Amino acid sequence: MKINRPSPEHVGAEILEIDVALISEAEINLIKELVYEHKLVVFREQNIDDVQYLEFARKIGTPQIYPQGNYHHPDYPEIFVSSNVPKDDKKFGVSGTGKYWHTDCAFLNEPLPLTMLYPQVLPNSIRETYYIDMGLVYKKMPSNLKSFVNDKHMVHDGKWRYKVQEWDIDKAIIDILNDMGKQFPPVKHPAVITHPVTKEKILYMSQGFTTGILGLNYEISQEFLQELFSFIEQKDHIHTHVWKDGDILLWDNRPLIHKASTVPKGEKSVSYRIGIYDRLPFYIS
Ligand code: AKG
Repeated sequence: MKINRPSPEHVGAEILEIDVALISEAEINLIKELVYEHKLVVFREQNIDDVQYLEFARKIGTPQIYPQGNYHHPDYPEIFVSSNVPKDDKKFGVSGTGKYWHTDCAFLNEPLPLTMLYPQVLPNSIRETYYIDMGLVYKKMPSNLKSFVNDKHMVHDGKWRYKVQEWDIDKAIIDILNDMGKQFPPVKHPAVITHPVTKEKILYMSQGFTTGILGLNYEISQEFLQELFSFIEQKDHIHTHVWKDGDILLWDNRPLIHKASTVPKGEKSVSYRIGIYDRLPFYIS
């Protein structure tokens, strides 16, 4: 296994010369260390089937079964399918997922620690995923913003990102939102979390799911959120992964927020994601 590490203050280690279907326990342990240290790892030139993909995920931790069944692979519910291509003439997964800054399942009390992504069909033009290192963002924040967030809790709400499905025809939007609100009530997390392994302090929020700051009225809370989002989403904070055939990515959702690129009209895109619980607390404060 060959490892190319990123330069300081950058994320993403590259792993070459390994077949993840044949990976050893010692290599898995090293990969976990790499993902906590560098936040993102890319395995190049992989060619594995669905069962091997799932087995690889199981060696890292416990795969999640996503709480909405329409995302599930019909044979392997642990595989979350993002696809604009039907399978056996049937709708397959959900298209256009993740095109906003977010961290997976922040709207649950137990967010998803690790995410693995393995595209099956890449668009002909380009396919990218963008990341921001929220540990670095916290470190670079001006002191007034830092002391503002330090003792706050933020509210995370998934319902606004619900993707309307065939069975929603004729439903009123308010009823869809109420149903989603019952299934996924908003949750709170500290604005600044501590990573259970690296002990790094991380600003934990994203444009996609963070909807409020506890203890502040709506207007003030929105003003601060907008100021924070503008600081976070600066161009020079963004790491871009340009996908190549055979790439598998594994990242830590504690320090990274991410966003998918838009698939150009008429182009095909299919990705298989597996969410993984790493048997550690998501944060320790
Ligand atoms: C997700 O699965 O949460 C994503 O946002 C995936 C990102 C991508 O497909 O580029």
